[in-house]
Amino acid sequence: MKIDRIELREIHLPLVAPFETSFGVTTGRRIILVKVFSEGAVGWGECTCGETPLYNHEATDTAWIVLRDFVAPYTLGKDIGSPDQAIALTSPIRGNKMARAAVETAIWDLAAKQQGVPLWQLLGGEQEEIPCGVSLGIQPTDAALLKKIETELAAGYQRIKLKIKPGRDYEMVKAVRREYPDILLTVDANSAYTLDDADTFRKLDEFNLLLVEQPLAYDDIIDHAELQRRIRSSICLDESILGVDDARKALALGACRIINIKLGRVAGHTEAQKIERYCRERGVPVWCGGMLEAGIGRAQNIAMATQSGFTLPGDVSASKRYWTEDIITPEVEVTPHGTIRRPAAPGIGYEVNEARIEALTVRKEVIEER
Ligand code: OSB
Ligand code: MG
Repeated sequence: MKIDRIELREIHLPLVAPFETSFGVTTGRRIILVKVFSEGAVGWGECTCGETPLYNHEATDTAWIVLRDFVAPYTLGKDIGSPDQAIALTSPIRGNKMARAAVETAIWDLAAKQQGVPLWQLLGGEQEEIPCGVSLGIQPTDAALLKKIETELAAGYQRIKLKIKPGRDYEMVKAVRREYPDILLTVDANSAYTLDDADTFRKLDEFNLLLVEQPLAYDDIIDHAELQRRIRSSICLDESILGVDDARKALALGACRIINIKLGRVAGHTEAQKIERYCRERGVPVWCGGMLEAGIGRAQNIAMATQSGFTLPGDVSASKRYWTEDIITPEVEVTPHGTIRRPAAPGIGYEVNEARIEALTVRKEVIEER
């Protein structure tokens, strides 16, 4: 196949509730959508970067430029034998993996649609339904947090993840454990601590956490290995893992025992598959992370998470937790036992609501082969 046209759109979509992490509060999303065209077929991808360069270096405005001026020109008109060859086209670009992944994942959707098969099938996914958890932002009070947890458990979610930051950690987790001694519980620090805080994490060992996500610097594995030696809970790396080589090095050093795979952060499906396989062959659990994606990114995540190494509940949850109305139909729904069933339709398996996208679009640019 050859990609002959790439459309970029920025849409604005308010969140149903603000989402607070150790690096800031998000009240609405500015999301870049990518539509790729080849011989009458189309594919959709979503750029998973945030609005600000605080989770990683990418942000909506910088990703737009990288997509328009580099990812698109490197991709247009090139022969792509199979979708796993797509990512190599943009390999001269350093970093900016979320921008690269937006096009790579769109090409996977397009290839699956051309073959008339669901994307999960093209990826070799085997799980009929994927286990789901929720990621809860930092709440103003413990009482507000407990109320949210009650709601999410009633909806069936299998695992609760709490965002933590200095000053909102030990006592908060203690309050949650007091109410819910047996639930699968995790915490995510988004790099808010240093090795000097090792005692905080040693104290958190008391709460039988399934994992502690990215406690230390976003680009570190050395200090994480030291922290992992000092605590009983398993460290799970998110920000630090940009590809299978990082996974190999982190596991070799003992910097983590579990890995969060995010499609954008690792540059798309092909690299995600390499990490999944590397971990599965070594008995290391992986799970699917989230970046407050709208429906296209969410559908891409669901397809990825059907692969058999994704054994732990991920951060992929129902559309209605984020949006009053999603950009796909049907919206993503969760079963009463906290799973999402894989879709049956070709490609990402959900219909893209182009009329809604058009209404939400604040800028659009078309790049064609010159
Ligand atoms: O670290 O997993 C994270 C959201 C934005 C940036 C980073 C993270 C998150 C989440 C939300 O935890 C996951 C989701 O519900 O999409
Ligand atoms: Mg995280």
